[in-house]
Amino acid sequence: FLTEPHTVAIVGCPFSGGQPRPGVDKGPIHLVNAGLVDQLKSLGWAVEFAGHHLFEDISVQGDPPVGIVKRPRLVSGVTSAVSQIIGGHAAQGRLPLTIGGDHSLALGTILGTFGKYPNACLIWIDAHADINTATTTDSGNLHGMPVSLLLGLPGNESIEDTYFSWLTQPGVGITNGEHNKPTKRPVLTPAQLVYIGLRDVDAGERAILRQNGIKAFSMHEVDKFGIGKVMEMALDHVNPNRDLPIHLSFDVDALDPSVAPSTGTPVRGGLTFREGHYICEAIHETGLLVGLDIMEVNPSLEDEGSVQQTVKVGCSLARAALGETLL
Ligand code: Z70
Ligand code: MN
Ligand code: MN
Ligand code: MN
Repeated sequence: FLTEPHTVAIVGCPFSGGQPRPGVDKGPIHLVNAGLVDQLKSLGWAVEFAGHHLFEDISVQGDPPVGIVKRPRLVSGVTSAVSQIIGGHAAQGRLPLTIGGDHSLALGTILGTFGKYPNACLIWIDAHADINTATTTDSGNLHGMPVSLLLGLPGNESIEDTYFSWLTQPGVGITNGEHNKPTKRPVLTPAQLVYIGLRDVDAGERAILRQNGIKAFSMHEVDKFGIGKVMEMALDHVNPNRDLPIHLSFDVDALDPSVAPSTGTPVRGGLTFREGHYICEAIHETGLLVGLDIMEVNPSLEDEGSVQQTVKVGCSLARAALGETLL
């Protein structure tokens, strides 16, 4: 379907507005300072990095919550800007690597890649499902909601029309017969999505996963089948003929806190170092990767040793997905 990109565009997104803890906006700076650009160059990639993205500052005063959903204007503004940047790189045949930053950024990264590759699949690696709606969320944090918005699920009406009307598959003009106005087409369908690593899923999210038939491999399945089999089953579900583009969105809290301690909401019982890297290597092996996110590195939460460890793991996950070979 495409010639594999040979240029990776690193998009640094120092953004924390999708959740309440400061520090996750410093993640991308640490990843770049740890040498990510040169590391990817030494794998043979041409690397484009034009500095970290500067976001328009929107004050809390000018950004009242909608119900309990916090900072909708800020998250909308930042993620729509990110979608333009990622879409631009994809259109130019570059592989966008977005480094975060909180996981609400995926609203922009995924629209960016799916704008160019509408038939792509999304592999979401996370302790959390991030599929709450404005109706089911208990926290009001938008980093726990991006997947429901990308799927266009019911329950987001209160924020969709006001703040996220741009979040629609471009170039597809479906008309609503009744009102004869263009309707939104979701960026993503449930069949294009698979999760690996889940272990902290809210009751409302579990109902959403079940009702929409969304495929998920929790840590239980990773234990039961092993990561090799889980990757095979995950790809069989979203990419049966191994011919569709792949966007990999990797939340480092999918890893066990002993592996990646410096993240906002560590949850015990996560992926080992090797399991996390195996996922990235298996996706590289397909030759189908068109978009990559490394999210939720928060360098301010732990002692300096834990920070360095987590930052190094973030870099090595990116290298694994971009073809670092073991032999
Ligand atoms: C919870 C919520 C979440 C990351 C926490 C948690 C979501 N389900 N995601 N940390 N990375 O607030 O909706
Ligand atoms: Mn997440
Ligand atoms: Mn998470
Ligand atoms: Mn530091």
